[in-house]
Formats: sequence, structure tokens, C-alpha cells
Amino acid sequence: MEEHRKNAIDFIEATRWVRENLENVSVSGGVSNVSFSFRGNNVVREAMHSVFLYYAIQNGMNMGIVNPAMLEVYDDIPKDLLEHVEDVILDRRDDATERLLEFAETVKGTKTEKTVDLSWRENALQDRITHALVKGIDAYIIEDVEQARVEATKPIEVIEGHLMTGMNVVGDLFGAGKMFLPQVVKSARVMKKAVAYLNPFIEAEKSDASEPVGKILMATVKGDVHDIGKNIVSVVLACNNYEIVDLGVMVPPEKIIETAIAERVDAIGLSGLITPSLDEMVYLAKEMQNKNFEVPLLIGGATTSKAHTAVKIDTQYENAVVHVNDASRAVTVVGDLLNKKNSNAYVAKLKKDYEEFRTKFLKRGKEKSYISIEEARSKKFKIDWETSEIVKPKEMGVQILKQLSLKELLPYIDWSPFFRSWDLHGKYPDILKDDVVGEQATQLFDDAQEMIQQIIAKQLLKPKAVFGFFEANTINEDDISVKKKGEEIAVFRTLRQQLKKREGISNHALADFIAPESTGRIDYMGAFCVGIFGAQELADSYKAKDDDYSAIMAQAIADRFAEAFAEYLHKQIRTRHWGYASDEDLSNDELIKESYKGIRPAPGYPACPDHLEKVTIWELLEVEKLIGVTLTESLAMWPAAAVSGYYFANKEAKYFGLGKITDDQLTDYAERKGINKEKARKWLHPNLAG
Ligand code: B12
Repeated sequence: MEEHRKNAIDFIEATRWVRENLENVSVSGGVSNVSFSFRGNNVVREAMHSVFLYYAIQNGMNMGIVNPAMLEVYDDIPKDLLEHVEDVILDRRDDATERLLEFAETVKGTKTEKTVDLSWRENALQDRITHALVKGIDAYIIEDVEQARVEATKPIEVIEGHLMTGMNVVGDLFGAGKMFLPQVVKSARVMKKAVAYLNPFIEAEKSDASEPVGKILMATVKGDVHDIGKNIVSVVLACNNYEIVDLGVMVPPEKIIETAIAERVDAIGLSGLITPSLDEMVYLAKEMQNKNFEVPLLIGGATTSKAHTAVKIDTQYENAVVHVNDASRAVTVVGDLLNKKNSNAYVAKLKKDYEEFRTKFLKRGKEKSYISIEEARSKKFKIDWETSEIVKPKEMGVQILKQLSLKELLPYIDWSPFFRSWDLHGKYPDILKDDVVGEQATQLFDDAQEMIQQIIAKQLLKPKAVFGFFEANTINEDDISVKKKGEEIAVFRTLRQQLKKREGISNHALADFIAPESTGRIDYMGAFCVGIFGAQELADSYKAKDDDYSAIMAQAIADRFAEAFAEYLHKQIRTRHWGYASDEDLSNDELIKESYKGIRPAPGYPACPDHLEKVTIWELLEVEKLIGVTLTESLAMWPAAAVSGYYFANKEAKYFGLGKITDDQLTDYAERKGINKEKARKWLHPNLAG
């Protein structure tokens, strides 16, 4: 027994011992990090972490990583649970594992009672402030900061001393991957509260404000409404003592340039969600060059890529241009760029790296072969229109849906992307039990559920939708003529794959899923727009209280509702309004997924990358008039949590990616659409080959 006990307290040995000896307990991590899981039972799991750590520390282990959110305080572990867990960890009985398993059943499903451990309140002032920042606890921060202020010569010293010392710990832990994004955003909330308290004292003293390590302008470019990514990066940089000048969304380039000059910023960060924003970024880089700017340009957001940054943006600006695809990297990159000693070498390396990347990238595409648009049309996806079933929608014309309760949408939420937006990777629900991020994911999920309850109870978000079904026939191979009582009222232009494929594999266009006019059969298609209203107002109300965590949470939740709404509506369309799959509910969940008939592609998604097509949807459904979703000059939708697209019902309809197209289709497309080729090129450039 003694031997096991000795083993259990030597960290590396203990990790090995746990791995080898404990059934039903898995352990991950290595020399500096350990993480238990216990059949998904969080109560037991937390206790195991604490007991393990307790003995490790008691025995002088100088341990690397402790994720504080994973720990119960040793003294607060209920005695019966403690005994069972210690039996296992210290190997005190032969039947320890069985007994713990049995005992675990009695605490199964019970949520950990959040025992409030206040022992840290006994610590020295700096330790308390650091603890509050690392743990994101704001309950005592004013009290502590006040004590620090009274003790300090100047109030500014509290920010530069106590608070920055704590935030440096947060920054280091995050940088080393030992703290997760939601925790950091909570730390920032505590920091903001403390600074807000100190500001009046600093002003009253007229002492200089604290010196940030750099000032960074952040903006989502003109025409784009995406906010979350930019906000997350801003919070993380602010945590690392950068001053952020956040210009918000849809920011015209002139305003970015003017503000950058007036505020003498040290770097400019641009964010964008949809492809038209890429052009805005190129334009801005050019303007920065014209105005002889020297500050680095940071590029981020879902639609951006290293390839686009290297090929199109970096070439416009002589100084540093960096693509940053996640918040934790932003800190190191900005640190390197603004570090006075090494930044020249870093920028030179960066420029060289982008040049090499560009050369390789530009060579890469050349190996692919494309066929002419005429040949591609001859290889279109063929449906046998003699026999293919066409179902007439039960309710033709345009309808709106404004009275829906958000509660109805809850079962349709896909939670995995929610975690991804907080930089926690894994699939829901498994992520809640994940060895590494499970605890954080669970906390985040609980916070989200709490906010959702409030949102529903107070109706803080409002879902609205418009949709419609129309007679439709394919004309000129790739266009869809939309009709009302036989009269054409709109035409959707679709794009066709031109990649040379193996014999027998089709070159798809969405028009292939609608019966051609020449068949003499009347076919149908639908269009829709769903929007979640109120997210910006909700987020702003939290920001006004310096609560970025809740502000970002509100936006992330609204985005989830938007996608869930699109999913919900599609189901209603299939089973009721159009009704071509009215028996769908009879199958079980798994079957429903596989037997989903029909698709709902959205302009901007891979099958139909042309955002311009949204204009046709807006006219056809009178989207703005009926539900108030508007389009920006880049054709982003406002409110931001919105989705619009088409409905195709044919059972052979499927999603595909357009890939690249060649110049002949571009010319043809521009002619069909009645726009000049330059305009077509501007909107389709990410899909142009060569
Ligand atoms: C969630 C999502 C949505 C949500 C939320 C969108 C929103 N309001 O933000 C909903 C469902 C509403 C949606 C709608 C649409 N979407 Co969408 N969506 C996504 C998805 C799956 C994830 C985007 C996201 O929110 N990520 C989480 C955030 C936190 O990450 P992020 O923005 O990338 O930010 C991180 C980094 O990029 C970086 N970062 C961000 N900004 C900055 C700035 C700086 C300076 C730095 C240093 C770093 C940095 O740090 C952040 C944190 O780590 C992407 C696909 C993908 N996997 O990326 C498609 C995607 C962005 N969507 C796309 C499209 C087309 C649309 C729609 C146009 C579809 C439609 N017709 O309805 C609409 C447009 C909405 C609008 N308002 O106009 C396309 C865009 C490409 C294109 N062709 O334009 C994508 C890429 C999907 C695809 N593969 O085609 N979408």
C-alpha cells in the first residue's frame, strides 16, 4: 500500500500508475499536465483531480499545469466521496475501484454543488487579485482594488502593478495553452470592472493613463457585419495590455485610414466573414501604401486565408501583412510585430515566407484542367424528367413567419460550431466530457443555457422568416426561370462546375435539379430568408456594462438560432408548406438525416458562390419590406444572424462545390445577368481559375 501511495504522489509515476491501474478512469496529459475522466461523472472527476493534486502538492511536486476550473477544493469534497476517491488514488483497498463505481452511481447526474471556497481571500493582496483575474471572479475585485489604491502612491500604479501582474499570468497561461478562451474573456471582464472603478481616481489625479504596450485598430470592413471573431481577438489582445480602438462593423476604408492616423495606432486589424470583404482588404492595403503607412496590417475572419493574404494583400503593401486565424496566435504575432528589438527581423522573415508561399501557391492551381462551359453543359447532371416525381407545393406564393417562439428552435441547434467559435474543439455532446476541454465546454454550455433561458423569458431575440414557392423551369441550360401563373417574374443564374472530371462524372449546376422548359413539365422551387433580430442590442447592453463575455455569448447564441431557424424552416417546408416529404417524421432521427430529400443552398456557399443572387431573392420575396432584413453594399445581411437561400425539392438534388470556373463561363454569366464582365469578375474572383 505504502508503495502505491508513494507512486501516486510522484507525478509522472502517478500518471503512469493511473493509466495502468484504474479501470473506468482515463487519464490524459503528460509530465506537466494530467486530466482524469470518470465515466462522464463530473462530480467524481473533479474530486479525483483535487485529491490527486492535493497529494502531489503535499509531497512537494512542482507541478506545471492546473486548470483551476477543474478543481474542487480538497477540504470541500464531501467526506464520503473523498474517502472513495482517496481509496482509489492512494490504492488503499483492493476493491477501491468497484466501490467508487458503485458510489458514483449515487452521485450520477447530480451537478456539482458549487461550493464557494473563500480560502483564497486569506491570501496576500496581489495573490487575491491574480486569483480573481485567473478565475474570472469579479465579486471582490472592487474591494481588493480599493485596498490596492489606498496603499499605492498613485491610482495608476494599481493598473500597472497589481492588475497587469495578474493579467500577465492570464496571458502566459493562455499563450501556453493552459487556459481556454472563455476563461480569458471572463478574466477580461474582471479587469474591465477594476479599471472602470479606478478611472475616476486616475482622472481626478490628472495622472497619466497607464502605458499600453501598443494601440491596435480593429474593424470589420465595409459591407461586412461579422463581429464575433473581431471581438474575441480584441478582448484577448486587450488582456495582453494592448489598447484597442474598435471601429465596429461595416467600417468604410476612409474611416479606418483617418482613425489610424489620428490615433497613431501601432497596427491595423481587419476582419471579414464573406468573400466580398476580401476586396475591401486589398483596397485598404493599397491605401495604406499610398498614404505611406508603416504599421503592420493584420488580416482575419472566416473568409480570409493565408493564400489570399499572400497573393492579393501582401503584394499591395510594402510593410508587414499577416493572416491570423485564431485569437491565441494574435497575441504572439502582435507581440513579435511590435517588439522594438526584433520586429525588423520578424517582418523580413514574414515577407520572405509570404513570397515563397505565394510562388508555390500560384504554381499549384496550374496542374488542374478545366473544360469549356459548352462541354461542361454537355456533361450536366441528368435527371430523367419523363419519370422524375415533381410535387407541387401545397401553399404557393410568399409567406411570413414572425410569431415563432425561440423555444421551438432549441432542438434544432447544432452546438458544435458554438464551441468552435470559442476556440474549443470537439463534437457536441462528446466535447462536454472531453478530457482536455470538457470542463470548460460544460461551463460554457451551462452559461449559454442560462442566457438562453433569459432570452426566451424576456423575448430578447426575435426570429422572423419569409419564404415562398414558385413555378420554375430551367432555361438556357444554366438559368432558372421563376414564374407566376406562367409569367416569368425572376431568373436565377446558376454556375456550372468546369473541372475536368473522370468519364461518367457530371459537371453540376443547381439548374440541373429543375425540369427544363423543353420538357413541358412545370417544376417548382423555393426561396427563403431567416433572421434573428435583437442580438446587436443585447450585445451592446452587455458591452455597456463592460461584460464582453456575455456580449460575445449573445452573438454566438443568435448565430446558433439563425442556423437552427434555417434548419427548422426547411423541415417545415419539406413536411408541411411544400409537403413533398410529409411522412418524414415517421422515421427515426438517423433515418431522417439519411432520407432528407431536397437541399437549401445559400448564395455564398460552395454550390452557388455568387452573392449577387441574393438581390434576386430580395426582390422575389420582398425580404426587406416583409421582415426587415437588409443587404449591405457587399450583400451581407443585417441583422448579422441571418441566412438566405433556395429550396430544391427533387430527390436527386444534392450539395456540391462549384470549384473554379474559366473565362468563357465568366463572359457568358455576365451576359446572361446583364452586367459588365468587370463586375462579374469582382463578385466571382475567388472562383476564377488562373
Ligand atoms: C457560423 C457561420 C455562420 C453563422 C454566423 C455568421 C455571423 N454572423 O458571423 C450564420 C449561420 C448566421 C451564417 C450566415 C451566413 N454565412 Co456563414 N458561416 C459560418 C461558419 C460556419 C463559421 C464562422 C464563425 O462564426 N466562426 C467563429 C468565429 C469566432 O471565427 P472567425 O470569424 O473565423 O474568427 C476567428 C479568426 O478568424 C480570427 N479573426 C477574426 N477576425 C479577425 C481579425 C483580426 C485582425 C485577427 C488578427 C484575427 C481575426 O480570430 C477569431 C477567433 O479565433 C463559416 C465557415 C467556417 N468554418 O468558417 C461560414 C461562412 C463564413 N459563411 C459563409 C456564408 C456564405 C454565409 C451566408 C452569406 C450564407 C447565406 N446566404 O445566408 C450568410 C451571411 C450572413 C450575413 N449576415 O450576411 C461562407 C463565407 C464565404 C463566402 N463565400 O462568402 C463561409 C466561409 C462558409 C463557406 N464555406 O462557404 N454563417
